[in-house]
Amino acid sequence: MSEFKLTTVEEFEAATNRLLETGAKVGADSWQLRVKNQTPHCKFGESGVCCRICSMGPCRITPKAPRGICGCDVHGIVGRNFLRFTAGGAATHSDHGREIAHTLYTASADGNYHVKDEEKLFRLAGEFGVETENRDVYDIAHEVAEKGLMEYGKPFGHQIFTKRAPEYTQEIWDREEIRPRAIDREVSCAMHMTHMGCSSKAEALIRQALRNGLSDGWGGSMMGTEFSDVLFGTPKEVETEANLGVMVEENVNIVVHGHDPSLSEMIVECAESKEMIDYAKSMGAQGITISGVCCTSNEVAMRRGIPMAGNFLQQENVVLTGACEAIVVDVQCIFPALGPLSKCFHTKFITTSPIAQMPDSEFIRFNAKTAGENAKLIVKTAIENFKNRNKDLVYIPQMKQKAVVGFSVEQIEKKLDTVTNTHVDKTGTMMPLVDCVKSGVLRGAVAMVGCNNPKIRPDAAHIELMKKLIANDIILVVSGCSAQAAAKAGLMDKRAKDLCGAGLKRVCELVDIPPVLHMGSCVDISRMMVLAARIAKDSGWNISQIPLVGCAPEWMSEKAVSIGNYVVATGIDTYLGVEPYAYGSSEVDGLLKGGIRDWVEAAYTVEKDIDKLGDMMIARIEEKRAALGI
Ligand code: XCC
Ligand code: SF4
Repeated sequence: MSEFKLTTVEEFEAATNRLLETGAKVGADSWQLRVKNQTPHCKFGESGVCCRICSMGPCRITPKAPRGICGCDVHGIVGRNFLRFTAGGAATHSDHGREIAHTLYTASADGNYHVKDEEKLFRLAGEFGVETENRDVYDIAHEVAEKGLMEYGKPFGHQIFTKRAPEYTQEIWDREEIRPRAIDREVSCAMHMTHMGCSSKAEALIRQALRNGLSDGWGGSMMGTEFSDVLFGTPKEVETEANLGVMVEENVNIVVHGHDPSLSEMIVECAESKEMIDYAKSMGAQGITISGVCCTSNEVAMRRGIPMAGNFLQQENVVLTGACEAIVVDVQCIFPALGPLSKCFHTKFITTSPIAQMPDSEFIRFNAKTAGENAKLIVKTAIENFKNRNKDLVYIPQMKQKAVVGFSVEQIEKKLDTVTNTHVDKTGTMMPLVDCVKSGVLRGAVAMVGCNNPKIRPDAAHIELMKKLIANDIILVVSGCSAQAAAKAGLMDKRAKDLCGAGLKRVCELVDIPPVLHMGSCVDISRMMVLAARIAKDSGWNISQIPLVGCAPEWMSEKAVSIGNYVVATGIDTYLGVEPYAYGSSEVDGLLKGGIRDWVEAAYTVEKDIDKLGDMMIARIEEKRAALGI
């Protein structure tokens, strides 16, 4: 085996620069150029003090104009903006969950979608109170799906999944009146509260922001994760590769991008069929390579070992290779820029969802009932496009790393079961992990998640923080574009254990894991919530006592704020490298960075100096250890 070495951010950047040269040749635009046109950003927008919620405005708050026309002060305006931002994210994740529930509802023994994980289906049936005895699996699946769909609009009661949290956490949610009700209701309520002439009290707005976030994390996102597992299998340890070098010049390259595995799973299945591979060969290619971008990539990597071409700010790069026959997208995080960019090359930009329609794309509507045919048409379109490649433009940076992914809570549990531990004689417990933390072999854990953002040197914050944390015996659980940054660098190669402190290195060797565990896509941050709940129950600690913090160093989306809110509201301190649009109000800023600690025992910290951000997380973990007396 060749010597193991991480790929550096400098190497990423050199590859990108080389691709941008190709772009310049064909007159392509790029985010790097657009950032220049958009900076400096508007300060009113950035600090959250601009209100355009009614048409008497827009109103913006300055020292000379401290109130909007309706009399709303800066705290009301910033608070409303923050809540609407959250509602956007919660709606997005939850609607993704809803789509998966509908897919589950269409599953049948002879249809496009099947139940792959019966065990999980039965567990969910138990939680949802669905009868299982002497019933057909698909009858159960349909009733579970329907129950799940009801969680979106049920008139009474709270989210069923909140019962998975420790009692203590549930008591906090009830006491603070933030236990989420129907998912759609929390989004609607947020929109209602922020309408002209409703709430302008920062405290009320932030409270709803937490509840709306919780309806995502312990509602819609959790549903997305669980139902995806039922349909496509609960992720297990699997090997894959990451970075642009996974694209193969001799093959038809299809890149899947977006979030919903209902599409990508079908595409992969179709592209792996002999019929399609033969067809590709008849068109002069040697085969078909599917690779992914963003969360859809995480989904198929975790379940099928499909390689990851890159993360959010690398999406234009896959087209710039000149070797991408089709980039197939569903929903979320898709640059509209892919339309005009693909026109500079032979690439087909294929949109598939009525929810994400874009100019300059080819729209092949994807539907659960006709999924097989839709996937075939898409794969064929890509294959037939192979001959249109301009060979002079092809350049794939030969850069990739091996990665071991697929660490669902179930997989982590199985890994821990393999560790002989004198204190633990039963399986299915988090105690081996807790014991490592208690003894100090592991100092704690960081859940690192989220996007790239041009405000931060892309991937640098994720990777530098991870390196620093593992060197300090802090294990990482990661998801989303953070996970892909780690994989591209090589931090999900088991050999990365050599970059760890002595304690974490021993744990990696014993349990046979890399120091950075890939837990999935962004809806899968719900897995991290379940993991935290399990650790709390097994250890007897409250979630807020666990030496665990959350971190999104390069976040950009509304979804990330919704996530941040549910992570904090679950009792986990969260560290950000990008400031939310909230600093214009001392009250809102004060609540988010401190005041809410009185409600939920956790709060946000924002620090743009990434090295400092790392130090602060380590200090917080040590503080939590000291408080536990370990
Ligand atoms: Fe999107 Fe989920 Fe962010 Fe990546 S991490 S840029 S939200 S793909 Ni969720
Ligand atoms: Fe201005 Fe009030 Fe209307 Fe907002 S709601 S735009 S602050 S008048």
